[in-house]
Amino acid sequence: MMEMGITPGSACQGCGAALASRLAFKALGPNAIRLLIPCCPDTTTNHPMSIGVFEGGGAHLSGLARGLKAQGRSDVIAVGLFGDGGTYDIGFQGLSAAAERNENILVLTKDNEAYMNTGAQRSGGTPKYAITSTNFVGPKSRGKAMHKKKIPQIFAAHGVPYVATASIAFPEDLIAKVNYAKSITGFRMVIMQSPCPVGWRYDPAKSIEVARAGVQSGVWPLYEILNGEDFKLNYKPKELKPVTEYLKSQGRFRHMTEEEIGDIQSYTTSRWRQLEKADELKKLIM
Ligand SMILES: Cc1ncc(C[n+]2csc(CCOP(=O)(O)OP(=O)(O)O)c2C)c(N)n1
Repeated sequence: MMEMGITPGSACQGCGAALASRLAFKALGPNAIRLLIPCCPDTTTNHPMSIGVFEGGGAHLSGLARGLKAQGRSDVIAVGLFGDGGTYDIGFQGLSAAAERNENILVLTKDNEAYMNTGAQRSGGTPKYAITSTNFVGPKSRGKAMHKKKIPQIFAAHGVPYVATASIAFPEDLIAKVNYAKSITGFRMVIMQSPCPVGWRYDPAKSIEVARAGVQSGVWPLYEILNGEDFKLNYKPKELKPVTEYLKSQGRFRHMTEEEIGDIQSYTTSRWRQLEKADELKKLIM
């Protein structure tokens, strides 16, 4: 059945990004004009759509927003649906410039942690140790060598009104964040972790379980940063689950030794302590 704003797309089975964008666009409603840059063609919508290039994403979306302003259409939102490649790497410069100018745009990032559309090459959003089609396991490589870029903090450092993380396993939280973003003006970004069964190597039936384990272990914390400094942690369990369940659920981490899992555990725990502290102070700690 056709939903408002959503038309059948062409996604792989269990595509987390398709669910993320479906939830986000459903919350957004029909009053939006959408920019699409190269990424997986997971969900299409019946919004007016402009198609652009990766590196022009920030400028293109700014132009759409300014065009709407010139027409007095404050009721319509200029929204971009970008992958992690389009946000963390290839599109970063233009998006950073748009954030610095505080353009009146909403950026929805579906973060599947690699360039999935072209065969799962690593991106700045790929986590440490993950196997990608450009990070192998062999005598000289243990998967990706470095951690994910802290992209929410990087965009928050531009002093923009709203940056939030979200997960397909917490749909109410994701929808509330898009609703909030919709209600304010200026540069807004919601980064949605979107598991990819093909690139992450797991059974497509398990996308929600994988996403949930990510949040419950603190690997993908849910938080909001307002005006570049006010911080709020949205999911605060009494105790985090160990990262093992999350890592073991995916083939891209299956080669990891106990020591390497310990490395991710200590990185995750110390980051989590920092986020808890920030939540207590209600102030972002970089
Ligand atoms: C400048 C430029 N470099 C490379 C490409 C080829 N390309 C098209 S889609 C894509 C991958 C997109 O990855 P991501 O943004 O993470 O989105 P996903 O496919 O994972 O949804 C690449 C590298 C391109 N179109 N333009």
